[in-house]
Amino acid sequence: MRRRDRVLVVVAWLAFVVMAAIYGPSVAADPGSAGHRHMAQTKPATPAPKAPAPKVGASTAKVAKKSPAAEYTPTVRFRLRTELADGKMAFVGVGGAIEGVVNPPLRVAEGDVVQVTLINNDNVEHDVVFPEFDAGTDKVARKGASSVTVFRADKSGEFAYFCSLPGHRQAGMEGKLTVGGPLQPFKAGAGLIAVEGATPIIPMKLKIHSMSIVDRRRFPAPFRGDVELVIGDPIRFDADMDHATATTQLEAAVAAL
Ligand SMILES: [Cu+2]
Repeated sequence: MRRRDRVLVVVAWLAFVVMAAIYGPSVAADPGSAGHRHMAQTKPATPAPKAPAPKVGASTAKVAKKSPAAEYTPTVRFRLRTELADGKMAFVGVGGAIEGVVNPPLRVAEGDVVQVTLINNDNVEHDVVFPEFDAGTDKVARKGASSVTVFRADKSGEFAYFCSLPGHRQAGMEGKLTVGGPLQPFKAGAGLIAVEGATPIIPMKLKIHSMSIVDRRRFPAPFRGDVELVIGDPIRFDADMDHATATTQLEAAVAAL
């Protein structure tokens, strides 16, 4: 599988500083390149030092038999602990962006090798399974015990993860895994600014091929990500154009890049 073909589209479009302010990323168009389809890639000047490939089973957690990608080095890792409170059961995120989040939404890029560690925290038998990826941890019953599953997120979309023990999913042990990122609908203000600003808009798309250590927050992510910037032709809007129509046109232009 060519990872390059599988990209996560994160940022949609922006042009000129005033437009950039809507979405936040500090990317500015080079006016000289307007009108040309333009590719840019950031690569480290020197190859990023390779983190030592960690043996998945090197820690105390054992790799579950249901780990379809156990032979690959994970590109993204999550840790979940089990919680039992007031008759409700849940997974709680451990570390990173999901720290303390109940049944945390897990987001990965398509093609990621995902490692999920389940840590038992309540002395009740649990596992966590990802049925669409034929993956899951072993069942762990003792507080402090853990199990790891590794799988490749080889299809995009939204998928459930849950505890497969009878009744546990219904009792609350269920969360969502999102693979890839579809273009989000544009905010209506985009069209308003495009029309009222009376300035040509350059549609841009930033494609993230692989995330950096900043995105992943822990090894073995590379120090820099690999991104591609696509710049389209400028679009001009008539002063009397409906703002919603302008928004739709902007969205279509970015989607087409
Ligand atoms: Cu359970």
